[in-house]
Amino acid sequence: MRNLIISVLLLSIYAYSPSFSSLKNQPNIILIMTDDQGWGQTGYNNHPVLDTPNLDAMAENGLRFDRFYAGSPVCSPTRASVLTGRSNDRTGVLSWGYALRTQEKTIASALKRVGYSTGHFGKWHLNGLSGPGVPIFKNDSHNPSKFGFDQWLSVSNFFDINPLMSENGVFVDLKGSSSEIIINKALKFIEEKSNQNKPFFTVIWDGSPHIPFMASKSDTEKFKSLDERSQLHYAELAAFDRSIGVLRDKLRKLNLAKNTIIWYCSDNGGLTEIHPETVGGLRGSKNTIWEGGLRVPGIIEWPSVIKPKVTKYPVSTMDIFPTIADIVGLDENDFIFPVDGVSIRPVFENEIRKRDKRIPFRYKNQGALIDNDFKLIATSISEKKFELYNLRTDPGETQNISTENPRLFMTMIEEFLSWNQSVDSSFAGLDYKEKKVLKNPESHYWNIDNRYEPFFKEWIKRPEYREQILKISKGRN
Ligand SMILES: [Ca+2]
Repeated sequence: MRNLIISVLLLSIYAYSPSFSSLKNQPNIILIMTDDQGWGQTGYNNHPVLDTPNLDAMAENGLRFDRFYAGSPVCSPTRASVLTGRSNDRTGVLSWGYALRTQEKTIASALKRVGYSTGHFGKWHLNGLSGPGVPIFKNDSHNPSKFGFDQWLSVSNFFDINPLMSENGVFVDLKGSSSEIIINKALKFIEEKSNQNKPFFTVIWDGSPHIPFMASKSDTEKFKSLDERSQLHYAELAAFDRSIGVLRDKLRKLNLAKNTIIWYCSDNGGLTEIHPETVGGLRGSKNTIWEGGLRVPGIIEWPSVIKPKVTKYPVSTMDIFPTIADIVGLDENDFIFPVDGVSIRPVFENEIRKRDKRIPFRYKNQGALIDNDFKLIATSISEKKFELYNLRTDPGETQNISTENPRLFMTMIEEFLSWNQSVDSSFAGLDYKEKKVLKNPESHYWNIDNRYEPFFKEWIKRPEYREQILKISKGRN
């Protein structure tokens, strides 16, 4: 009798809990991001020298975005937008090397709350440190654990061949290609969770093809006709592409491929010093709010739901958290508002021509607002200098059409300025329950960080750290 009462009670709790019914759908989720891969740098976008057979296969089997936007034209801010669904300045991440505020709520914490195992593998860059990637301390106030990740193998910033990383706070000296190392580690995590019948949320933030450009001889040889830097840069992308193949194969072998979402993109636009060019003919590059700085490759593969197609629907990294929340059935309390992204789940099933919610950007004193074909650019927010472009007829952003479209121009300026004001309020901490910003580390290089000093004697032998350590000893002399 007692058992019956308990079951009836449980049944009624579940029956009236809105989150329970929606929580039945728990696909596995993998987010993959490259570092500085430009929009033009994929095989499927007809790159003249780079082949990406594995990304191409993923694109053929999934939803390929022709217009996928990084939340910002540089690294840490885009990462903040992925984890929060918000534009970077709201979260305190004004530029690279800034710390994500611990008052922000993340996708990892939300998924952990509903039973996902969460793991981060690779570049973190949200703990306030600049300089080549160093292993992150267990007691770092802004390490991945503090933002909802159960397990991690991470570094503070970019990393390359034979990296020194941190596994949940324990430093580990690893050998081999960085892409291969983190994919293998992520796959170990995935296999373990699948054996335990637990859904997993796996974030793989690769260090390729960011500087320093280091790659294996066999990968470099494919690009012999290029200058030395470009050879190595493209070789890094070849190694990354191979790791995508390893990941997809293994998911199939584990019988997980069908109900696993793999969402891949780059963290910002391509680099200028690489040849052939990296942005597929767009204007600008990394660090600019032109298309070349913001528009990046993007694909979602989810075989049990998504039928293969290419879409021109504009999407940004700010949409990732709201979309996953929609699929899994998270609730409003999992977010800090305002959220700038929107769920793009309807695009999985239908061809939707028009996006209702505009995509906003703010980076330093510049900004942009994308409304389907149109893009407003703020070349200086403080001086209220704006331009207007039609991306459909003029993808290279060559003709400012503001004079021909005065009404649209004014409407978009007004909307941008009011959004900009709301970003100022967020930056001041008004979105948090404390109504102010709590303490976060200032952005700084690790070579002036006392915690890392005891390692300098050993680390000066490492090619990736040597220059950074020499800089500080020169400063002291
Ligand atoms: Ca980057």
